[in-house]
Amino acid sequence: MASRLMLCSFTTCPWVQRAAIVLREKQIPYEINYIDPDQRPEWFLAISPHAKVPVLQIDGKHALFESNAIAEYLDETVPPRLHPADAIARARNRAWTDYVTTFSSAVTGAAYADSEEEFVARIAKIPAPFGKIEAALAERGNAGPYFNGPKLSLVDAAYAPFLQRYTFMDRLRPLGLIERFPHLLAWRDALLAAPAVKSSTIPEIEAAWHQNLHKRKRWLAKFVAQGVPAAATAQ
Ligand SMILES: N[C@@H](CCC(=O)N[C@@H](CS)C(=O)NCC(=O)O)C(=O)O
Repeated sequence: MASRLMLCSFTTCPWVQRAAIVLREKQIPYEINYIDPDQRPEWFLAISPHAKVPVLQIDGKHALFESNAIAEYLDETVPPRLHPADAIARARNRAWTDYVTTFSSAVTGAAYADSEEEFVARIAKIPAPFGKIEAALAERGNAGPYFNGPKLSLVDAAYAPFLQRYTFMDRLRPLGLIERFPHLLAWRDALLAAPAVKSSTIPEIEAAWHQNLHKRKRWLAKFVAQGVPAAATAQ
């Protein structure tokens, strides 16, 4: 692909990060355009039907939205394929990729709780999706470290941002949850160490995520140490 790619983003958006992981893993050159979530420009609203990021602009002529559609487009157009070659394996990968919306809601919902009671209630909902992924990893028929074995896949790109957000939350308020799911724990560790994941965000992503908690006045913000470096606006 020799197209000029521009990824429209908010600095801490996990859905943008998913697209960025695919771009990084495939070593596709791209530019990133951070827009202000509180003042989304007209040109952006014209190309983003839900006013959300990510949007991938291609040669200034086409605009793709929805992180899954963007990831699939990149996988179809730029080698190497991150999806498995086998159609059954690919369908199973897509099924688990679909599940990321449920998984991400559990994690994000807890992080953005407005009170301790809400936080406790939402944390209690996390083991169910964690257990489903644990079972999928246990039954995947390979030794990892990624979902399909040694090669990073679109499933990995989808879950990594939310496992990273879970880890940020766990560091603020140790939950002792992921340790009960050994396959998920090992997968999380492998994903957070993957070069494509590490380079998929601004370097100060954790501090920026902390700032979001403050900006949104979430209950977890009270556990953020003061003096967090100024980094970013909200996702
Ligand atoms: N299903 C979308 C979700 C994207 C999404 O929710 N992006 C957030 C930022 S992380 C957003 O743009 N939110 C703005 C809003 O909801 O108004 C995708 O996968 O791309």
